[in-house]
Amino acid sequence: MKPVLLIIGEITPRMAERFSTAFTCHYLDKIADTEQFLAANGQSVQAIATSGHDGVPDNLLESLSNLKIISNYGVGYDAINVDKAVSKNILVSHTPDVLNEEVATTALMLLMAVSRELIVNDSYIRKGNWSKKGNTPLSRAVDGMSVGILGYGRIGQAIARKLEAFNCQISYHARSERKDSPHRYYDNLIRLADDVTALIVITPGGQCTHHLVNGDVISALGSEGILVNVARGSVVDENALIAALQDGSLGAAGLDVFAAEPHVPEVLFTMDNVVLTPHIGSATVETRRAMGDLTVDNLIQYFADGQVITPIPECLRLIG
Ligand code: 8YV
Repeated sequence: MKPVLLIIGEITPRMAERFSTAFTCHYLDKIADTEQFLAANGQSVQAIATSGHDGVPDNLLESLSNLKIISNYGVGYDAINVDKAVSKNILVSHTPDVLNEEVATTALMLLMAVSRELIVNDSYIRKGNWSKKGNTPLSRAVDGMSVGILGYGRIGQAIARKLEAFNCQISYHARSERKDSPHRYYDNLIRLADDVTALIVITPGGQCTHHLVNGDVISALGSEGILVNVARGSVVDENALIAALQDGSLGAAGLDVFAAEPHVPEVLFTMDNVVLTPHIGSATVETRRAMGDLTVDNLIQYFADGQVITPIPECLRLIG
């Protein structure tokens, strides 16, 4: 008999096909009455596949008494109550590494779009302004820019490697210094923000990093400064960010993530110095294929031998 899998959130057709071969699948989005579903099937669900956006609602963690594994389609798992999962011996896996380069590219894309005013220049032509009003004002160079990275894990280091190609002066803030890194470490985030032109945020979400980028960090970046966030909306105090963009104490921002996705404060829509993308850090065919395959493979492996390929660190003690 195939194990029973509950799928939460959007997955690719390839994932759906692979899941249907190995599992009996239920899609949470298609269940009209969750209470009724839980009463009828709650005992049989052994696995969940979910995404970094959707996580697992606490009531499901409580009521699925035979749940053994959650496979997260994404590297960030702040939407899953890991303490509760671990206390119930539920294994959680995620998809690290396969998205490093893509998310790093997204960070550079936003930095370049903001600095070179890509969107403003594009709409200038589309509005017919070039022939009527002449050239647009000069923009700012990314080459040689002083860039700080907040979070120096796998993706942070991929961002640093890509910035090296632009001869940027690279520095970073993280919980601890990496002695093998050629880049300058700051143990104080405000001092880092004070010293750089652009700050790229790529630290995990969750309680520990909530509003780490607060009003003080934003004003340290300053009126010529650029903030790029490809991490989680929760890491940046969005109200402080908006206030700083409005009064000019921050120069510009490139934002892929927001506090209450998919809702984005409308005041940002009117700002020319802001570039917005809808959480597309890893959203390419190639990268989502790799992430999707790893999400499925983790589940298949678990039901073959009790192991997973990429457990979250908090769950290492749950596997042999
Ligand atoms: C995805 C992400 O948006 O990996 C993450 O943590 O935020 C993203 O790459 C998401 O998990 C895919 O649904």
